[in-house]
Amino acid sequence: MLIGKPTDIKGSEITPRDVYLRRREFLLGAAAVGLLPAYAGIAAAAPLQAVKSPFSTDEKLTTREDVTSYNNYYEFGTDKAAPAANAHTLTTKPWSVKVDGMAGKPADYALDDILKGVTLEERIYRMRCVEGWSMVIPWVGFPLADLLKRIEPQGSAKYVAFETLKRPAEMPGQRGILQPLPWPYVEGLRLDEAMHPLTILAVGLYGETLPNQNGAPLRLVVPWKYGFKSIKSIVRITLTDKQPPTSWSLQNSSEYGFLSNVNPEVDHPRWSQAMERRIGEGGLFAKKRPTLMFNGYGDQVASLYSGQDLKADF
Ligand SMILES: Nc1nc2c(c(=O)[nH]1)N[C@H]1C(S)=C(S)[C@@H](COP(=O)(O)O)O[C@H]1N2
Ligand SMILES: [Mo]
Repeated sequence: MLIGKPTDIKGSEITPRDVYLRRREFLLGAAAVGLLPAYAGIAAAAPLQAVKSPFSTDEKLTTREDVTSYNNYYEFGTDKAAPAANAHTLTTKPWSVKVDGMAGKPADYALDDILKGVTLEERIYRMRCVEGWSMVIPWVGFPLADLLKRIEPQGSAKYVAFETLKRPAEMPGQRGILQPLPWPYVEGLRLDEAMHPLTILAVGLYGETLPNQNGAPLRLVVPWKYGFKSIKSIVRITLTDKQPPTSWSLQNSSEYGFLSNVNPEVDHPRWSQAMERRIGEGGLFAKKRPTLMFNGYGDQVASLYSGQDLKADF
């Protein structure tokens, strides 16, 4: 069955989507009459067709409005509203991804060519931010393993490193005097984590191409790890035999480890990770819900870590 067509959008989402489309028309109009800088990439959300995935949760979706207006994307500012306000300046076409390191087929891959070889799936995943909030997001994407197999990891490759675009001209968060993170934003996975069927590269959400604030045009999604592992707007993928640096552990290695698996038993040094607030559920006084080991994906991923002390390897 095909999903993600406009007819599938539920009544409860029509209003925010209408507002979104009107805003888009306004922006497109503004671009046409020259009110916006020429380089402003106005991301016109395009519908995507995708097949349903057995890996999806049936939990209630976080609204499209919340998914696209409450974001962490520090390249556009540290405020939750900043990415939605600022990310329209990002040009996402053309886009290519440099693949290098221990790969049989290193190259600059055009995103269009990457997408020609894959079947898009809708993956409804729980996402848990290290800050203590969570969402349920209907991603559109494909297994990272599909791309890795095409680029042929060499036997010596043990990790996959990822890099976000660094383009201060279009990313106001990279221009300030005080910057929250070193740029470019970098992340990494062990090769077995990267090859796991739950790990996807997303190109859309809610049946349409990704809004810029959510990491257009291509971002990682790793649902059993804290949100920061799911790196946005990827321009480089490197196969390596050494554990790659990651932005948050570069910023503060005592607070953020390499694995960063969701784990209610290992507190962040400055706060508990035992509970979470589901975005959209009531107001300030809404009951929090318990955070699940591996964000509830333990049946699928716990075996990746058998024999590891997850209090030491956090
Ligand atoms: N390049 C980049 N990727 C990033 C971030 C960022 O600041 N820059 N923030 C991370 C964090 S902390 C979270 S919780 C998720 C949020 O993704 P979403 O806004 O699409 O929900 O993106 C992650 N990926
Ligand atoms: Mo996060």
